[in-house]
Amino acid sequence: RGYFFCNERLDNNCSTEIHPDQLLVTVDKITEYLPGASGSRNRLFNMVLLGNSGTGKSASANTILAAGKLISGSGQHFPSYPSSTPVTTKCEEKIVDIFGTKVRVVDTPDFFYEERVDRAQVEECKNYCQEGQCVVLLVIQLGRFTDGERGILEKLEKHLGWRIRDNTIVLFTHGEDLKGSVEKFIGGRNHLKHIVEACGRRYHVFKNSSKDSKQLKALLKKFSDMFPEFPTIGAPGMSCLSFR
Ligand SMILES: Nc1nc2c(ncn2[C@@H]2O[C@H](COP(=O)(O)OP(=O)(O)O)[C@@H](O)[C@H]2O)c(=O)[nH]1
Ligand SMILES: [Mg+2]
Repeated sequence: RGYFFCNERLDNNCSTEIHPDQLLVTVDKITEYLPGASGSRNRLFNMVLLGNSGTGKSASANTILAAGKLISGSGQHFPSYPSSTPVTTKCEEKIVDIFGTKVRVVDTPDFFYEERVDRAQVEECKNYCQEGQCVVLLVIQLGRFTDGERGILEKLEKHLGWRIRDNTIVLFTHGEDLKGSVEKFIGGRNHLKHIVEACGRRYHVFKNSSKDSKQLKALLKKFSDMFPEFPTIGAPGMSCLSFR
């Protein structure tokens, strides 16, 4: 087994950028083979928020951060406010300790804003969003599912290069706008139903205006139920029941 480090990055004249995440993945790979290591369960686990601009990706990332202790990342929050143009223009990560488990929360821009593909940010996102290393939260605003979002899952898969649907939970925001059940809401909209069904009927509703951490605990419970290969997020001895 061999791994390649580009130490030239230390040289200011070198144009080759090695992404810090790439370095961590490499270190992970090395430690995975060390005696006593428990393989992929040791790895830092990524939650990657994807979706159109204004749906509430950054606000949802902040709801997740609010339940944990920030370990690294500049600033306490991801910028999130009402705007007619995208607020988030670059992928950004924060590492947070949630109930004793370290996770990397990755906020992303709208890759397809105004029909233009932001290839640089798609490539950046690939550093975080790889099969077997992440759960994708596909963020959709309840009551504002647009025509532009109809093919979003297929578009994301085409550009990220893998079936993200197998690792995706659809995360509906603006839960407070829901009149009636979310199932009824989804069932009445064919294109939305298609997305939710493609993602194995995995979905969750957030009210980002609420400080109640129950909504996050319920999401984390879904993670461990739906993706058993990922580390359970919770303090040792904390039973799943405490997430309910
Ligand atoms: N009331 C309410 N506002 C939300 C919710 N989620 C996001 N927002 C607001 O919607 C706006 C856009 O959210 P933002 O996170 O910036 O969207 P992004 O472009 O997908 O990152 C912000 O003003 C948020 O405060 C929610 O669940 N409820
Ligand atoms: Mg944002």
